[in-house]
Amino acid sequence: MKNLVLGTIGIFVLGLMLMAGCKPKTLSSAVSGDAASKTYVPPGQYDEFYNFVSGGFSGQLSVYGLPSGRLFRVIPVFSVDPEKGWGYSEETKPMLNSSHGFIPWDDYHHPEMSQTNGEVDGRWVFGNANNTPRVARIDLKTFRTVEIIELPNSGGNHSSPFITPNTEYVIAGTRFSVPPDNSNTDVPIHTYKENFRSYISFISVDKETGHMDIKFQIECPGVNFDLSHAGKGPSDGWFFFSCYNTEQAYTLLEVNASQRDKDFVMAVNWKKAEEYLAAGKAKKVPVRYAVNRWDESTHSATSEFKTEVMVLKASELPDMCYMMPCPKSPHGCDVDPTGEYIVGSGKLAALVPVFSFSKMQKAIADKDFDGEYDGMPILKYESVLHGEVQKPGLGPLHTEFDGNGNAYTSFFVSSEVVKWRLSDLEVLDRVPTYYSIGHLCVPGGDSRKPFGKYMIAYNKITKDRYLPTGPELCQSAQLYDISGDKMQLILDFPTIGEPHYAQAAPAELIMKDQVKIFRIEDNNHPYATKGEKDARVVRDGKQVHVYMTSIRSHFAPDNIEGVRVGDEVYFHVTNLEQDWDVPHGFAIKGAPNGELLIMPGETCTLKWVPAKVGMYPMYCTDFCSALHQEMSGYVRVSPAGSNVPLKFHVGELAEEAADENM
Ligand code: RUQ
Ligand code: CUA
Repeated sequence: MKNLVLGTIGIFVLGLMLMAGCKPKTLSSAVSGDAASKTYVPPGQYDEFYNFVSGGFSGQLSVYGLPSGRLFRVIPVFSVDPEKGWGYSEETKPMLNSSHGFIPWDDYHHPEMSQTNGEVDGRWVFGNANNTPRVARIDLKTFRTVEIIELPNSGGNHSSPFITPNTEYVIAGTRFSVPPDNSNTDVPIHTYKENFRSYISFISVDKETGHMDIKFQIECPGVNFDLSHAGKGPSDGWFFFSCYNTEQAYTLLEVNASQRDKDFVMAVNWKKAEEYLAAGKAKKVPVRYAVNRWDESTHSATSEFKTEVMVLKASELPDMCYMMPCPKSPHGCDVDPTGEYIVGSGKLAALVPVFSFSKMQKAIADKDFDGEYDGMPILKYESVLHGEVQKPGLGPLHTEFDGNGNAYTSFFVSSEVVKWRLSDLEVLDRVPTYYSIGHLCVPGGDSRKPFGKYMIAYNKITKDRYLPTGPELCQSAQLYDISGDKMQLILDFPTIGEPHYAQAAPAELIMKDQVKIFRIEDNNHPYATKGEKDARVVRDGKQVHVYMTSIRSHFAPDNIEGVRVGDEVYFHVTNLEQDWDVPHGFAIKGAPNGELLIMPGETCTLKWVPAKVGMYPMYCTDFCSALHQEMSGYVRVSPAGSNVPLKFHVGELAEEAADENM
């Protein structure tokens, strides 16, 4: 026991030394002469690829161009975003609703693009909220988050969201085991083995609408699922999950979850699970979780709660889950484009094990087992192993593929990417990363048909690579050309938040269906104002609804009087523009709830409860025309109980208003 602990600590100390002490020797020659020409995208020209990069603790997804590394957009997903009004407008607030209430900030690790036939299809990007377990779907027609579904029975939604080859399912495996929601959760933590369980959620995705629904969950013993990937080709119908902490520790995991030489990659036959579900083998369990959907016809989100989920128990249903031993505390779990090889990456292992799907099938048929883990058969390591990549580097994390039979594995501790061949497991090339790489991405690199050409490293530490910015330095990505035999570093570019996984796809695939405007005729927002003549202000008790329009370069109405302290004022602003890229903004002094940014043809609402008597200027916050500064107005707020009549207008001067009173 003591030796094991010391051994484990030894590995960490070694790791820390390597992290802190060692600069790759090739630093000065890291970038060679033709790098600039390979990444230069002349002004006015488009990039070749889109790169969707998770922001980690920022909770958002950022969109870059490759090979330039230019940042195009940050798509708000799990965190409020003042730049887009996400989480501030009344319409977007329900998207961040959950069984724990409104959650303004979460942690996004893994973008995964939808696939058809195992190929990236450019429709949607999915994402995981790691802290309060949820899965999001982003529509690439609008670059907006259009759905967020919460996951019951889960804690730390890390092994997520990975998809099946026809996007039948988005899968989410829980990182932290917890007592099931419907059980007594008020139990001593040391009853982990007895009371804690881990769950995998199979979220179905509607082919047309994309709507997500939890079809079923699989209940497993209390372990930590870390990452996963679906089988493809011959292994389609299976899903593979890396799991660590098979020791079932609940304190000082650093040591206590690093005891066993091998943890597992769990193989799940999801077609079998579907059969069990159809045969009525699942239990209906009461839970409560939010399903939040954005509707682009009303430009509004709704949040509804679902109250049950179907649960299949892994230990009770044979032929559904198998454990493949995997050295040691595996992190990444990646399936090659042919679907034959499954790469496990033990963070503490000095080799990379590669499993063979056909050998796994044979081992299952031969019942070539090595005991069981809580009712699930353990397959013999040697029987399922294709082979081990020997001496690849230190601290393997993730692997992507180029479609030419090569794999690229990131090594956190030795700060490098190693290219190796799937067939004979020979190491072909290695390049340093600056520093401590986590994930990496090849465009389409986890699909059946990678696009290859580039590999991007997403690093945890940048140290001396960029101008210092106080105690926290920028996070970064590095772009490598992988079109030749040798990988070549061609660009560093900073990222928003901490990048984890990323996806990339050819620009034409994403550009083809872009929404440029929302047609005003199709606007079904209940408070839409489709023409300036319909602009008005309506009082309903304490509620004041402002039906406002914006068009270059004025609001209608832009003078409002008769609002009183304590009123609930709703500015429903419809942007009447029907041109691409002409948003208008809306801000009013003192509004504690931020601002709006309204796209052409869209309606967006800011709620404001004025707390003081005063004259409140409002204005457009997006520089929309030469007379943008003129796009402004006033709201007069009178005391509560005042009888100043409700008045509103635009373009009326004092002489015209003379016959009216105050
Ligand atoms: S993780 S650095 Cu949260 Cu995907 Cu591996
Ligand atoms: Cu509208 Cu500035």
